[in-house]
This record gives sequence, structure tokens and C-alpha cells, in this order.
Amino acid sequence: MNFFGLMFQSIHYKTRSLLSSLKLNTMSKHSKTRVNSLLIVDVQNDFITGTLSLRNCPSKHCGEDVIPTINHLLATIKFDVIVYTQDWHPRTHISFYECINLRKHLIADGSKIDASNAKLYDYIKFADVEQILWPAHCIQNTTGAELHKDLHIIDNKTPSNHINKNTPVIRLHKGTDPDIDSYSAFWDNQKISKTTLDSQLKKLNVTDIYIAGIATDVCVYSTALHAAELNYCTYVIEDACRGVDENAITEKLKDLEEHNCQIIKSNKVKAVIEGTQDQREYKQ
Ligand code: VGL
Ligand code: ZN
Repeated sequence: MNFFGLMFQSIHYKTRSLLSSLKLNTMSKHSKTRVNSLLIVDVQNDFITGTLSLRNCPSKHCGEDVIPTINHLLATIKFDVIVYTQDWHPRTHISFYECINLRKHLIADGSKIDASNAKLYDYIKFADVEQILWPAHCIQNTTGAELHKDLHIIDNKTPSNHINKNTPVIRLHKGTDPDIDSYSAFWDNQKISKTTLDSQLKKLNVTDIYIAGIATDVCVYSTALHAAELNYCTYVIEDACRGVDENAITEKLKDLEEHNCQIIKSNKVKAVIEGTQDQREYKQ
């Protein structure tokens, strides 16, 4: 190679290494320091077509509408951790309207709502515990508690060319104690016992949690609130969630924004994760 050739090659390498270090710098602000998890909340038959179908709730939502959106996220974005949660109640669960007689001795004397006049979805107080009376749902080992068949479950049968083939997966059952409900994937409703989710995520160095699933104003809400409280950078993927009641959904999403959660559209997630979209600008 002649002199000019050598000069050119040297400039070429310098430019390339300068460019790549610049790229590294901008990348490191975003993706390099983040460990991203997708948390898929309660995409279970009972909330879609079963005993607590959102269709029969005030919102009249179709819970299955979350599935193509979640599957698309799984197919197009490499996550570092994926979590699937399931509401997983024993037959005698405190949240079941059908079980009210098991605990009628715990209803305070003079309470306006008692075992004889309580209706579905009423709030009732058992001792100090406020509880909504839901129709029996997500009973352990029943079809109603299974994840919907169309939801893509990443597991050892996932094809080797799938972008999330080797992504660690956490499966979590919640609401297993008959005497206490657990909307959040992190804590029961009285914040007495913590699930193992936080420690599992911390072990995997997760920094960011993207939440999708059912129900926006119940389990998605409580899970997001606790995720932010536990210092995860928390996003709720609005169009990948469906809920019980439109007014409650609006109110709860606003509350989440006031508690350090970011509400995001599914088509922005990839850009935020890959660092091509600044997190503060995700709304535009
Ligand atoms: C849920 C009501 C009762 C939920 C669970 O997954 O949002 N909702 N149990
Ligand atoms: Zn439940």
C-alpha cells in the first residue's frame, strides 16, 4: 500500500473508532445500563371468557384484545426477563361472593352490608379487611385459571429463531392465601407478605418493568404502584391492558402517573428500550 493508501486507512480507522465510541456513549445512557423486563399480568380465561369476564363488567372490555399486542411485543423486542403472573385462588377464597357465609362471623355488627344483603361487586369489611366480592374466579388448577391459549408463552418449546428464545422467564402465582387477596404481584392487599417477585427480579438486576395485561384498574394498577415503590423504572403499556371500569381505569392511570409510573403506548416501547427515543419524550 502506498503512502496515501496508508493515510486513508489510518483516518478511516480513527473515524470508525470515534464513531463507535460516540455510539457507545449515547447507547450507554439508555440500553446498556437498563435491564428490561416485560411483566404480563393475569391474561387468564376467567377474566376473558369465564366467570369474571371483563365483558360482563362496566367496561365491557374484551380481555383477549391484549393478546395480539403482547405477542407482538414478545416477537419484536428482546427483553432481559419475562414474567407471567396468574391469579391463583383456593376454592374458599375471601374475594369470592359465593364464600361470604364462611366468614359472616367476621362482618362487624351493624354493618350496612352483611351476608344476607350483599351483592356481587359490593365492598364488604371482614374484620379490618376491606374486600370487593368478586364472582369466584381463577380457582387453582381449573381451566378458568389457565393463561389464554393464544398468549405466547416463552418456554423450552419456543422456536430457536425467536427473539426471546433464551430470555429468562418467571412464572408467579398470587392470591393463594384463602384469607387475603393479592392484586399486586409484589405484595398481598394488606402488605403483610411479599411475594418472591422482587427478589427474583433483583437477582437478575432488572431495572425497568413494562407492564401489560388484565385488569388495568385492579391487578395491573396495584402491581405498577408497587413496582415504582420498589424503585423499578415502571411503565404501563396502556393499549396492552384491559380493565373492569372505564372511570376507574382513567383514575388509576392518573394516580400511577402521580406515583412515578409512566403510561406508554405499545408502539413506543421498542424505541424507548433501544435508546433511540429519550424516555422523557416517549409521550410525543
Ligand atoms: C383481578 C379481580 C379479582 C385482576 C384479580 O387480575 O385484575 N381482578 N382478582
Ligand atoms: Zn382474584
